[in-house]
Amino acid sequence: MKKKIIFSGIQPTGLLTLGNYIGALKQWQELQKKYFCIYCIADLHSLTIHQKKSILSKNILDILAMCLACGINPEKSIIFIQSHVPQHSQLNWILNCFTNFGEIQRMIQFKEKIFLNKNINVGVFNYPILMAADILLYQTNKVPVGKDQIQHIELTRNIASRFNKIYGNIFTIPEKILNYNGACIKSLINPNKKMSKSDFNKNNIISLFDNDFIIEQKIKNAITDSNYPPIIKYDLKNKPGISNLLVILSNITKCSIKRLEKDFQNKNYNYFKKSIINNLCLFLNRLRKKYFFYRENEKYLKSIIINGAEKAKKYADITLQKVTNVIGLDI
Ligand code: AQP
Repeated sequence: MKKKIIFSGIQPTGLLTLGNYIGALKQWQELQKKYFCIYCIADLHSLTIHQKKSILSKNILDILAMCLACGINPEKSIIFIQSHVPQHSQLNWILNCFTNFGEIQRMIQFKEKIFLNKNINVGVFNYPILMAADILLYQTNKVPVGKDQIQHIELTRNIASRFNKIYGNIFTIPEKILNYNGACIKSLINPNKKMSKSDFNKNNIISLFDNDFIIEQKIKNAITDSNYPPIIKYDLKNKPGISNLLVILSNITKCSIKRLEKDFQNKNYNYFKKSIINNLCLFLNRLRKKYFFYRENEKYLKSIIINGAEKAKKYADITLQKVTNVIGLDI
């Protein structure tokens, strides 16, 4: 039987965080066992925030090397850079014309961004439609997403259904895959907020490049809900800080949260945090060893970029040709 298709992307907007690892890369690696996976480094999406030329190109290679270190296998899956496959921008324009203005105005991420900064660019508005183009180009069956992206998948489904209703079954309607144990890793200092790589306050995040000393400082300073009895228990409402740390430890050690709650019964926060520090340092040191192995071989990285784009274009072109044909653009 033909394998179902997975599509996902990651923006080259800075050093990856533990949130990016748990919410995306860890899953990406696991999904390869069962699905045909197509992963993209979403450089076009990253342009919604001004990027410096030298930093952007460095970030792209850094992220590619980190994907390989996390076990993304370019022989099995396709990994490519979004802007190298022009079909993304082409389909994006067509889908713009099948999306209502009001639909995008209702996107939570857009509303949050315009609330914080009135002078945002049109790319921020268009962002979810480009994401729809990314997904629909590959006839994607499933998209692994974090909680904050669920609304964008709903939008993608709506755009695809609208198009299919007019022109027949051109697009596969994608479904989301939500990793419940890690759907959203929170900031260490403010566990009501997502851990984000572009966060200016680096105490909120664990970067995959933080050294042992920094990890120790950050975990020691992580919020632990001191208003409640000091037990180690998953309770998002009353203990969001401890719950976040439990999710992190569970993902790093592959132990279930139930099992961790049992292991840390009658233990204090200090003991719990020490265990997180030890496990995180061990995990990140191993990961970085693999990362540097790939990062130092730029020739190999560039060959993956070229091959990835070639493979992706083949799939993307089939869909784009179908689309242009039914619309009446290819005369
Ligand atoms: N805190 C998180 N918890 C779980 N998953 C997360 N992801 C990001 N942060 C968390 C997942 O990582 C993938 C790639 O994300 P992205 O770089 O394309 O965009 P993002 O979600 O906007 O990530 P950041 O770190 O918050 O980046 P910036 O700061 O640039 O906006 C996605 O699958 C995402 O769900």
